[in-house]
Amino acid sequence: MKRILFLMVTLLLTMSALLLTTAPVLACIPARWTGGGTIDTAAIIPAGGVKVTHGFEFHTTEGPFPGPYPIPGPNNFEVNWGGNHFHLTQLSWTDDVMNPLLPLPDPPTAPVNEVYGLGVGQLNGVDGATIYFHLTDVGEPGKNDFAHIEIWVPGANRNTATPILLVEGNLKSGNQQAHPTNK
Ligand SMILES: [Ca+2]
Repeated sequence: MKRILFLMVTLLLTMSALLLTTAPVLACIPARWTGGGTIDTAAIIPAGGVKVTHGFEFHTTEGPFPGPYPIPGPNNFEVNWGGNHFHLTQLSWTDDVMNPLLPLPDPPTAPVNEVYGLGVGQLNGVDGATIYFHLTDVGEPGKNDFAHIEIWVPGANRNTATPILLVEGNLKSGNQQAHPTNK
């Protein structure tokens, strides 16, 4: 009986050691992202073919979701659609990766090709709006880069409220570029 107990304890210890060594490592790679453009598909919200343009420069830093935690700047993100304007005032959370399923981001050479972010800002000059974005840089031309952007009105809970803007697609014009953080 003692031997069986010993074997069971050994097995459990081995399994927990394996779990520890194989647990996914969530690591945001520090980088800088610049660019923007026009998204080639109509917005899902609001429907009806509204043109969406965006432009940004921001940095990425590891931190707990959904933040906020300090992220070195400058961090800017602007979105325009249907007479509306979103202006980022604080980047709250970022995560980026080199996704092996996507093409490399070169040029320029960069450590990542895909980024996610959350932030708050002004919608038409009013504080308290929220933005979530998911972008890729798969090199050039920029028309192969992808952008998904959601924006909520000031005060809305992004977990429960319908966004005022939801758009995703490749770029029709412009370019999104990842850079090493020091370039
Ligand atoms: Ca690109």
